[in-house]
Amino acid sequence: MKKILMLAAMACVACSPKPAGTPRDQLVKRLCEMTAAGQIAYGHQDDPAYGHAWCVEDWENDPLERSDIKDVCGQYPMVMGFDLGDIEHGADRNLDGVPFGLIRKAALAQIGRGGIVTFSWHPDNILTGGDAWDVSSDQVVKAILPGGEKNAEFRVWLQRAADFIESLGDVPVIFRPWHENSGNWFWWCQNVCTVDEYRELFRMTWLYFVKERGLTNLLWCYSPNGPFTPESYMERYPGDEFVDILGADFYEFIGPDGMEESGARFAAVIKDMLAKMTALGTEHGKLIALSETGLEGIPDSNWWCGVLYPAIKGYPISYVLTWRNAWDKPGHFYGPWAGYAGEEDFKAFAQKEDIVLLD
Ligand code: BMA
Repeated sequence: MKKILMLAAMACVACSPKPAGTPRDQLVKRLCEMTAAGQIAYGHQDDPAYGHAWCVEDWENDPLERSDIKDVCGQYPMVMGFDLGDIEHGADRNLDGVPFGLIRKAALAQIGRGGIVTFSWHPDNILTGGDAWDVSSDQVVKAILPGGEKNAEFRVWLQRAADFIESLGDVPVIFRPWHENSGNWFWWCQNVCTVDEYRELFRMTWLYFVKERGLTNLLWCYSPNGPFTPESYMERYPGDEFVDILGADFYEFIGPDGMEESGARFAAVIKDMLAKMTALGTEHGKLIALSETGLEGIPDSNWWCGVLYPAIKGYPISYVLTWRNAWDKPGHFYGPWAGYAGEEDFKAFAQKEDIVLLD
């Protein structure tokens, strides 16, 4: 299903792309062109691995062609997100039980059909032995930086993550490490590391992947969580050299004032965030993206066209990604699935002329 874009070309916020050379340059160029055409790609986390009521069991023999999104609207999401959590231990499966072999196969299939792939990473806490959400120590980032007691051990974790990305071959992927740093729930968040420590963590990761390992296929996404001021967004920014995409994460939660008010409040925050990111993207010559969003369980059956679409419409974001549809937790879904009450609303969203999915 092809859509004819009737939109007037919008100014591209990203750098004027250099002649496409590396896989990274090619994807930057493509995203710039999509943005200039007013297109917003729709993305979904873990899309081909499992859905609301199914899970791939034998990934080696499974074509990995099922998708809750495709079940609803006949198209794949243009962007598929996967998480590398537990790759640092050399595990076979990630923190949500998805085999890394499946992730590799599904990522390559998605890129092969013309789609885009993004990786987040929720590594464990190397100092305490807890998970990514363990904020019991404010010494973790310090410990893993050069000179720290855990630096050598952490370099092995970086090596395992880079090995996996390298195993994909010469295909471009968006890498989004150390996300939601302006929150207080991960061991790399602002409450447990200093500005300098965070910046060094990001730069150390970039230097390892890009300079030491020579990986030329990564687009680096910096993604604090909203809401923010331009100053708070940039406070921990590692620098233009280390970032390709200015991202941001923000979710809707339904408060005591009910669904309608919460939706309006969420949309107002998203618009405010995207307006600020548009200006920052222009200033720094970067693409921008709504790198994670959603409303858990989507109780509002008009959420896609009534809340999300009006909030993002007209902003030059490359993509918007909604989080996963857990197969083993019936209420934990952020995308549509066949039988869910907002199916028609999602179909209408997917058919908007500026929203792009994949055949
Ligand atoms: C969170 C939830 C968790 C999951 C984590 C990493 O938002 O979906 O269940 O383990 O992301 O994917």
